[in-house]
Amino acid sequence: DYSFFPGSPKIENNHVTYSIYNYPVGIKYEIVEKIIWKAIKIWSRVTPLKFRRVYTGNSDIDFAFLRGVHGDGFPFDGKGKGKGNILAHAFAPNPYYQGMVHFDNDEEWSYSYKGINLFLVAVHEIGHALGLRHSQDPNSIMYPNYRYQDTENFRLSDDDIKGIRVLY
Ligand code: TQI
Ligand code: CA
Ligand code: ZN
Ligand code: ZN
Repeated sequence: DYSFFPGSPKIENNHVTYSIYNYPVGIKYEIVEKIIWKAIKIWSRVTPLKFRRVYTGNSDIDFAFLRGVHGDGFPFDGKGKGKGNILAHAFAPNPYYQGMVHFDNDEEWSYSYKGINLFLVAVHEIGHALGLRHSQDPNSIMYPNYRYQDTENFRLSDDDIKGIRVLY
């Protein structure tokens, strides 16, 4: 089942801004913009949250593609498959600093079944950035195991929807 971070932190405003700091190698930036927007829409459809892409100033969530040691105390570990390899991480909502979603830029990001599917990981990490922790429900996108699935017909599980609606 779904779970929250201690104290159930959430983004306190219903208008959420986001920015994209940079883009991964190998995917055109327009496509990255579209993938992130699609991943955001997955959550905005089931909550009252309204998201807006911003290009200047502070944002509630900042997406970035970074490698190795990158200044937040949670270094990435390069490209890899299998258990323990970190693909991305996100920080729980926090009133003191802006939300961050970081993707390991050494991974082979894709918008297909090849490499690591950016859309699926983004949906998972946005779930963290909005306040969801891992779910024990294998159908949940918050289940702690990467598994490729068709992104065109992607749907959140009932568990994800129930969880996010408790917060928002
Ligand atoms: N990165 C972990 C994750 O996002 C980082 C992490 C571990 C974490 N525990 C956390 C982040 C608790 C927030 C709160 O889960 S990961 C998957 C999945 C990862 C894993 O690289 O292991 C996805 C990133 F679910 F497939 F295992 C994205 Cl989709
Ligand atoms: Ca990695
Ligand atoms: Zn980071
Ligand atoms: Zn996770």
